[in-house]
Amino acid sequence: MRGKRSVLLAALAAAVLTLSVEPVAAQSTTANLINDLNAKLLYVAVPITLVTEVVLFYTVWKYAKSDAPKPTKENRRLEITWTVATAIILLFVGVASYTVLANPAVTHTTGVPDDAASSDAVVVDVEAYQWGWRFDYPNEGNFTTETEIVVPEDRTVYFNITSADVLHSFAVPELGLKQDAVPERSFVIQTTPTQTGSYQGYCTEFCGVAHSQMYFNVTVVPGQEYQSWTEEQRQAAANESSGNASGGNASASSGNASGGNTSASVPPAEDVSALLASRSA
Ligand SMILES: [Cu+2]
Repeated sequence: MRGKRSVLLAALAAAVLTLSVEPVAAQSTTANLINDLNAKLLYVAVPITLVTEVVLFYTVWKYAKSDAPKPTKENRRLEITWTVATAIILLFVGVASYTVLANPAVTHTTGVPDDAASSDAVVVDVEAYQWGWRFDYPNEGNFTTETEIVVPEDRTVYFNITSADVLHSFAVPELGLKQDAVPERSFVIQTTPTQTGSYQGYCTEFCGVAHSQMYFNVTVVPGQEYQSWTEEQRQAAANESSGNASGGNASASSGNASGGNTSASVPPAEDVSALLASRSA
């Protein structure tokens, strides 16, 4: 009787403990789905772990000095109960995981949907190379960024990811994003950022000597700010291609305004390439 009560108490304590670990507000729909699934699985796993451990330690403590141990008798009702309970738990884990894994904000596809341009969605073409990134905005005009992605809050964003040379991986943990960049193939992931801010991104597939320099920044801004940023980038690109002196100034100031400073601490990948070339020569 006392054993039963302590098991119940432990289960209750476990339930309280797991309920107190609410996940923090997510920064994107993708991170939200993943954090929620993680919490759900934790609600199941923590009580099971605690109940198992309590029963184990209680049994060891109670029967350790038993002089004439008796073998356990068959208990059909108990066996059916734990078989059914396990099946229910596995079914819950399977359904909960599948609904998240199959969600468009978590899984990848092989192409940007045709209506992306006409809808409110933003498309960013991501190309990884040894060792850096090129980010193109095909629907926003002719400009490319190298260390910074700017996206609007509360709008669907498609990242169309590929690689120019070897395997890389595009990862922004705080937004719940991770996708391999594979040469000659494109994988599309999508998310909707829900909180403005600056999020660190990097390559998570070891791709050579300057792999650790493949940093970039994802900045989520309100819609209006996004419009003026794309306008600035278009202007800067146009000025640069026409090659006049004022163009240089414009692109320099836009670089500072859009957070170029944060990535300035990371030496550019070209420096490393040059260094390697000079060494091998
Ligand atoms: Cu890489």
